[in-house]
Amino acid sequence: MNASEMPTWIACLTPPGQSALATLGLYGPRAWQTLRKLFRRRSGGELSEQPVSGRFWLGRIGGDVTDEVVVAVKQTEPAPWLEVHSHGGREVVRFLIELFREQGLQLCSWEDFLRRTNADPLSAEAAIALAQATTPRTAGILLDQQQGALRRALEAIQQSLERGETAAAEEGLKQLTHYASVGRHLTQPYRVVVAGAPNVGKSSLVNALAGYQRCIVAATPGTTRDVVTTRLALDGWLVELADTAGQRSEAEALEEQGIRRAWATAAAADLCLWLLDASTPPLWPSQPLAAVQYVVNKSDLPPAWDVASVPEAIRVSALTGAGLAELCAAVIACLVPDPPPPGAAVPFTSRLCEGIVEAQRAFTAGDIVETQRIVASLRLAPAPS
Ligand SMILES: Nc1nc2c(ncn2[C@@H]2O[C@H](COP(=O)(O)OP(=O)(O)O)[C@@H](O)[C@H]2O)c(=O)[nH]1
Ligand SMILES: [Mg+2]
Repeated sequence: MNASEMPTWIACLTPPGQSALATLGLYGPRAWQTLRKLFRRRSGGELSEQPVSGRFWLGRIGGDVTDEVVVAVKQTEPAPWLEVHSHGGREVVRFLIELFREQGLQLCSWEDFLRRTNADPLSAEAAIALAQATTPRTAGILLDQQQGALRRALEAIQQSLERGETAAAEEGLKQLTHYASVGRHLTQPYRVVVAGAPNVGKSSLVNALAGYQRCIVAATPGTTRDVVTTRLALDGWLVELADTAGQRSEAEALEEQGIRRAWATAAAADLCLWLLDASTPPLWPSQPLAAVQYVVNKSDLPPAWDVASVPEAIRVSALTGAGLAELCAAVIACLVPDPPPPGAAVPFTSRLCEGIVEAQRAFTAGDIVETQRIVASLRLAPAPS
């Protein structure tokens, strides 16, 4: 397809809603001439025949009905890329998009617009993921990827493979595999399950942690028989706490379903916090758990058993808040033992994380050609879903 056959796209880059401003993106060979036709400068006079990168103007778009807008030229090559900043209400945005569509522009999603305007597919994917980041910490890591950290790391691995520098390639793959777990959790929370006998204080602990951190992202309603989840930011990492139905050594018929669900949740979690009650003899998990942190709650009450016999347990009181800071630190140390330093390359989508693991596997099996193929494919745009 040559440049003149390429469509010209329009997308609303801001979320629809009752906001003060909206940004429309225009990209393609006809973007500038279409804007020149529809836009009236406030100071009068025509827009120049060709767009000039970095320039912006105040004016109006429309006929009988018009909106006051600011138009800006983001880039001119390989095709004009413009922005129109208008009022943010849904109807204004709809009205402006319709005017441009009447001129033959094609509407696309903001994600597709980022993919079309970004020369580097990984940078576009990082920009899309960035829109879902909920903490400065996760946003910072995604910004590094948007600015090319992962692309450069993949390029370096490719070069090492081509030159037969296997030690360097191995080191590069090892680094990326190492950060895959962090990468998966930049936009998806780590899952932490709070489990233990009825009445040990599971719900109280979840509430205390949510209150302590003062940053609930979302809480879904449910009953004590169900799994109730609460999202928190712990030290800048996104964590979903799941409060489960009580565990009994002999399950009552009524509770069985809730307990089965609790075990399924615990088995799928990144970490299980197993609560013990200082004031009642301990109930231990009846099934093995992959990652578990014991927590002795109600440490404000006189102990009914030798709590020092579980030295790895953290002592807390959901009632008084004692020990909660230590508990948060232990949870983070378990989930993110080695956070990536600023600027580090981190695979940040499931496709990238799975691809890195696959490349590492091919490399370990001695299949350099397959490793090269996978690493090269990771730098390309993902197949449309
Ligand atoms: N003294 C004391 N009581 C607590 C503490 N945590 C919870 N409780 C009490 O223990 C009871 C059961 O708590 P709850 O959170 O409903 O337990 P769950 O069944 O495990 O969810 C409630 O009466 C709480 O007020 C604590 O740290 N100290
Ligand atoms: Mg409860």
